[in-house]
Amino acid sequence: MRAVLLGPPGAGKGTQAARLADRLSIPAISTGDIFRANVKGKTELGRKAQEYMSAGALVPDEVTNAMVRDRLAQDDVHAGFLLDGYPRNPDQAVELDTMLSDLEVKLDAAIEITADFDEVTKRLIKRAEIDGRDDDTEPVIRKRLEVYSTSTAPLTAYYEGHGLLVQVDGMGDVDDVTSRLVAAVDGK
Ligand code: B4P
Repeated sequence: MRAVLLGPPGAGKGTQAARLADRLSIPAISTGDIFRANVKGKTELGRKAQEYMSAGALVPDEVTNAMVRDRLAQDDVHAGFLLDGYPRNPDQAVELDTMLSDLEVKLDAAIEITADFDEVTKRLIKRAEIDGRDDDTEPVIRKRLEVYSTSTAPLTAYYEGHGLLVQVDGMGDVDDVTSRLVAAVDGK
């Protein structure tokens, strides 16, 4: 299976991508995780990404697209992949279509995990207490939700138009969300 996972910050993309990828024996590729690893490792990519991430903004497309193109060229994605957090705007979605067409493969699904903004804000504030991520403060969360509404939410219509959209309710218990997700992608 080749799929992208959409949804607002805190909807459970990272949480569910790991579970679903494990079940399907394919890699979960999180652009956020790759950026955070680069920030931690103090690489050039990390240096470029950090200021945008800590402000709750998207990292510029040319940086993100090149990183995803490199990742999708690796051997472990032949059997499939779950992209978590990419694409995040329509230009990235078009760029992903080009990458996949160059690789002569197609997406099977765009899975959107839905959750209301009050709930995701609570989850991210709780995560801040545990992980101390500097983009999980209330003002930055507000900014990330704004960026989601203006830049990422239009992807719902984009993938619906391509006949690929699968929507899954992300409210409630983590295990219940996983069950809904597994049922929704079954047969895709
Ligand atoms: P991400 O790492 O993608 O961060 P996120 O949107 O907050 O989602 P995440 O996957 O971490 O959280 P989840 O919902 O699983 O992006 C971070 C930043 O990287 C972006 O702001 C941007 O700057 C940059 N970036 C990433 N991709 C980019 C791109 N394509 N283009 C440009 N920039 C990009 O979980 C959140 C919390 O909720 C967790 O603590 C989890 O335990 C909890 N949770 C999950 N499900 C739950 C449930 N059902 N009930 C209760 N809690 C739950």
